[in-house]
Amino acid sequence: MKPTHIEHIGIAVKDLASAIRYYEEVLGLECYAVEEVKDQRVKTAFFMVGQTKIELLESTDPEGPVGKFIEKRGEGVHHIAFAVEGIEHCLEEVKEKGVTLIDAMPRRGAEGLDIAFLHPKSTFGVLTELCEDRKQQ
Ligand code: CMX
Repeated sequence: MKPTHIEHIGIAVKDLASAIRYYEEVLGLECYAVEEVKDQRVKTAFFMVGQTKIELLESTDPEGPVGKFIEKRGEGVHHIAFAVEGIEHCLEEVKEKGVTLIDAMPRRGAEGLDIAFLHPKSTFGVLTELCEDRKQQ
């Protein structure tokens, strides 16, 4: 597999509204979408920087993945998402190479992308997401 680019960087924040203000007023980026992903128990906000997005993540449930992350490790970089082509095949390949999958099959994530996570314990401490945009196909 060969990722085409970094699709987004996920950043866990306690308060989405104040984090949006920082990205807009200090960094001068524009928040172009806010979306709740119920399945993941998060509310997200997106900013475009070149061909990469910043995805802010506010937890909607203390027991959800971002709620637990903030409780344990505080706010900060939560995951890196690589854009790939043929996500099912990529998952098979990384599994064969000994990486632990969180998602054996892709599921629907924010912005309608097909996404799957690799476990941070087998990716040198970085929660890694593979994602594919098949909306145009
Ligand atoms: N990055 C690096 N390490 C992480 C991590 C992260 N984002 N989240 C958890 N960990 C580490 C913890 O620190 C902990 O390490 P130690 O055992 O050394 O303390 C270990 O993983 C287990 O953590 P946990 O709090 O017990 O959490 P779980 O095992 O229940 O879940 C994980 C961890 C990664 C499997 C879970 O968070 C998950 O399935 N994540 C994928 C889904 C997700 O993150 N969704 C939110 C984003 C959705 C979106 O982008 O739309």
